[in-house]
Amino acid sequence: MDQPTRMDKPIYVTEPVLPPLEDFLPYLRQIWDSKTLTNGGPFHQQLEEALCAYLGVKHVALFTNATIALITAVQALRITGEVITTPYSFVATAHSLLWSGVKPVFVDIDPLTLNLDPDNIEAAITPHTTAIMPVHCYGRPCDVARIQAIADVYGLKVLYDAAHAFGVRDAQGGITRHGDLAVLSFHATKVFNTFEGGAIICPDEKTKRRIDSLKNFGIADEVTVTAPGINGKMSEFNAALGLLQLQGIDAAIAQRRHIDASYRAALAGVTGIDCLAHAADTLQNHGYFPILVRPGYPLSRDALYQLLREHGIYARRYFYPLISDFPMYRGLPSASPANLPAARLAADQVLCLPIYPALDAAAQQRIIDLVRRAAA
Ligand code: T4K
Repeated sequence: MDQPTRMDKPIYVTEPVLPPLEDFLPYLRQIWDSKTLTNGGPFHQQLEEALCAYLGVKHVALFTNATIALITAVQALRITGEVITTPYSFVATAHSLLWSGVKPVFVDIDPLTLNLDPDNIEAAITPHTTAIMPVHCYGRPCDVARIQAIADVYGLKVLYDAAHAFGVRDAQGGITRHGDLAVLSFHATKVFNTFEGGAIICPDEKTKRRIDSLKNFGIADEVTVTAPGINGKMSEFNAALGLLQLQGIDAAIAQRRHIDASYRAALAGVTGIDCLAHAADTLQNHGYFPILVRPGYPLSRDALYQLLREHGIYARRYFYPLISDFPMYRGLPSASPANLPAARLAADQVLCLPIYPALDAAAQQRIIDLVRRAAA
């Protein structure tokens, strides 16, 4: 096998998309001239409107990041007690509950979609359950209809962690219209980035007003504070960048789609490597390219991860370890390994290969060759 040469540039799991710097300068000039830096300035307003149009939703509340948005969404929905969620996600999902004094109750995932399995939800409901918090993992939509049906029967709220799901559409429209609230991330590593950032998709004007107040310390007016809110506001810098980023988003997703298709074609015949299947009737955003390294492959997942690293390719094991294995969660009864076999298997087999618009064909071929040659 080829040894890495010093010429090879490291390839990370992702690389942020950035517009040409010159294109951003006029936006910065406007901010410098106006001296409006934050607290709901003109770029903040414009980005909310532009995102409503792009995502096909009525109300968007911008945030400094998705974690603060999740914490605020929990507060806005008055979620207390216990919340049913997935252990197979980034740790911010469960942390947002713990920060809110709410107990996460982990249920297992569907082994094919890697999303919360609706079949496991009802058995986990107790008199203390107030909500379900699923994740559209890798942007693949959850079984939104079945989750909503269970929530309706038991009177539960549904809060979607849609951090990965920017721009994902099902047959009827944007996926973030589902649930009582949905939260997006605009972090540097996401399909749409504002350096740091996030948003809550709100179903109506009244909810948006409440969320806007909660992200601004709970302030109602100059002399009135109605709730113990937080500072979750997006700055004008991030909002202006978002406006510019939105201009290139369709092209960026199209490039990702092409890379996704090339991986699928090249890895189709490799014994022991499964690519996560796309959902039917769904327009994906291709933010991640997870493969599952099965026992039929000659290397373990970790050996493949290591081999790639030795060649300067920094694939990532999203999501290993499971959230339920971290010290602040592992004592929970729902965190027991016997409760989460499908999540554990996925965490032990998954590897997210690099995918981002600037990943060129030669670099992708290097990755494919390493995966294929190890199997030859
Ligand atoms: N819910 C879910 C389901 C999430 O996945 C996340 C975040 C959240 C909630 C919370 O959203 P935010 O509060 O962040 O808005 C990364 C991200 O930091 C995190 O946002 C993301 N999920 C998670 C899945 O991945 P790390 O620790 O893996 O990131 P890091 O710094 O190792 O970056 C990965 C690679 O990306 C680097 O090797 C190189 C590249 N990179 C990264 C950054 C930050 C760049 O090229 N430039 C950069 O600026 O967590």
